[in-house]
Amino acid sequence: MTNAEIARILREIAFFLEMEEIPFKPRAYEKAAYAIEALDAPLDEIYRRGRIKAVEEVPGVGRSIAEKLVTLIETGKLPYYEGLRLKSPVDIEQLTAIEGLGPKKVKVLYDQLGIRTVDDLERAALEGKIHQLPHFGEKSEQKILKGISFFKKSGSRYPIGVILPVIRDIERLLEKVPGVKRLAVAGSIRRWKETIGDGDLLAVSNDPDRVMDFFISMPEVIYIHAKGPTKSSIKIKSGIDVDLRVVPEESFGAALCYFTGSKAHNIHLRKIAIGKGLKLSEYGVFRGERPIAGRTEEEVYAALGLPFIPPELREETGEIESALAERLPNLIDYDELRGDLQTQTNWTDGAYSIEEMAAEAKRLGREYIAITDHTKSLAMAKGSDEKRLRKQMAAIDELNKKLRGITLLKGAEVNIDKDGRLDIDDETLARLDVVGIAVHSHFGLSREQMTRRVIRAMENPHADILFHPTGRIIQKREPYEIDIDAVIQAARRTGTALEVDAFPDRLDLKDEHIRKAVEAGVKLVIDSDAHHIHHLSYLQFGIATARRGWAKRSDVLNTLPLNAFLASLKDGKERGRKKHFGVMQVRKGR
Ligand code: DGT
Ligand code: CA
Ligand code: CA
Ligand code: ZN
Repeated sequence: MTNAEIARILREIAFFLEMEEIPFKPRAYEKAAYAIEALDAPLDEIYRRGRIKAVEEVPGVGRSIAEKLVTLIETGKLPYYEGLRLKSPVDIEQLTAIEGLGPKKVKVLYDQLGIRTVDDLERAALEGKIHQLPHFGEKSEQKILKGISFFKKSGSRYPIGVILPVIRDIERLLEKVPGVKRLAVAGSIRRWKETIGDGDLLAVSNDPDRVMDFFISMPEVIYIHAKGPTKSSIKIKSGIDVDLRVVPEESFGAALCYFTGSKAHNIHLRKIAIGKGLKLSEYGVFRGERPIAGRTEEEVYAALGLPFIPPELREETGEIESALAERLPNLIDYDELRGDLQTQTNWTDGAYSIEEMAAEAKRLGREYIAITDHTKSLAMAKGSDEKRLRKQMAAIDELNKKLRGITLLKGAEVNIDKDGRLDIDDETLARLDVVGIAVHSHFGLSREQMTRRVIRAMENPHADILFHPTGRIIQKREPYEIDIDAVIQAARRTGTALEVDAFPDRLDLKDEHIRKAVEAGVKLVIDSDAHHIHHLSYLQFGIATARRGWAKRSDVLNTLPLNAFLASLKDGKERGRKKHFGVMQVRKGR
């Protein structure tokens, strides 16, 4: 049994326990699930080497969970889990893919209507049975139907956050196969698209049969579509297909370029080649029969008279024209973020304490992080009121005296109410280092109302950053209706930074919007939105998205050292305020 499978079972147990409204225990199972997922070695190997004691030493795994894990490893089954499933035989994985369905609602749906699957759910919603249930209404019935159509539409693509770790694991395994000289991930994963159709891997090997044999017999393979000496294709447990191609060394760069795509980018490259009297294919660049480039991508681009184009830009949205004009932006790099400005702790809906989050952020090399727990009108997340926020600020001041190598900033993720007011008073906001503002309710407003609401909140002189500006959840929830161009203009006018939320199911702002913001000269921040220590490394998805949006280091405030960062954040707001008052004075004078 793989670590991922064990983690899934622990998560389902947590879910079942939450359905029964059992306190504390669900968190313990979730914590253990995360910890096991993050292990470097398979848990069953750890157990074989160190017996139950070694299992208990995994952080977050206590005695009682360790015993259950041992049963699971020894027998492949867990009666405790089977018992819970028998009691509520619902398809958790399916049902929770529908936005807004958590343990409590799933329980009501099962108890009252016997709903186990998304098909059951759809039937009941279409028959109008759901709005009559306790905790549901007309609106949530509509929302469920919307969620279902989303679920069906997105069935065949996978969020990059799910696929990337799986592909990286396969990559590491293949690299070790004897005979393999080079290995690379290509396709949409290399371009960091937000959803992925299938995985594409490329290898150079002295012994192609051996690497292909290994590839199709990996434990995660559930189906073999094709096997050959140059191309094999499999389906793995998560449901995604993965292709592996073995190419000659002298064609590696050309093949990497070809299989990275995008298709539209490739077609444009081929046109350029033809214009120069050359031929471009996955084997190389040719003049007549003679190969003139192919070993590296740089060489291929150079043969076409182009500089290297970063994969994140290869979407045929003007990157080739910019490259020809020597105007490609110098993109922000993956190691250039110094801080993280959105993290939640166990003061609200996060799983870890401030200290634990700080320790992990420091380990990852961050120089500062803002603690931005939710505020009071988000009752679901036990949001803080002014009094509790001030208590947390005092706790952070104390911690900062002890901490070395990282600074904690006092922040909050302040709720924007329906009319654009913030739910924390100005005196308290003024004491925070970082005020993030966010929409968490009334998603159904008209475009005009929503735009006005958000802009009004940005006009608050204390509001530093607009968090996840469009509210989308990839494959779960559409963005709310909002005039993003107006928001970008308001960000510029008020000096409010816009967030690139790096949580892989948000990626909000998304690439196109980032590009517009950058063109308008608006400042960005890239945040993990971590609710768990393992989420802190999600920043990479945000950086990738920012690169897809053509962002440079200078566009992103949290590339700055702490003092410069804080100064820019507040200076921006100050300039915005002066401009604002300037306008008002002119008006008064007339
Ligand atoms: P995906 O898998 O849908 O997320 O997107 P990609 O870009 O990974 O697409 P995929 O896996 O179908 O093909 C990988 C790359 O191979 C693609 O980005 C470009 C290249 N490619 C595939 N088919 C064609 C084609 O018909 N013409 C050209 N020029 N390139 C192609
Ligand atoms: Ca692909
Ligand atoms: Ca493919
Ligand atoms: Zn939260």
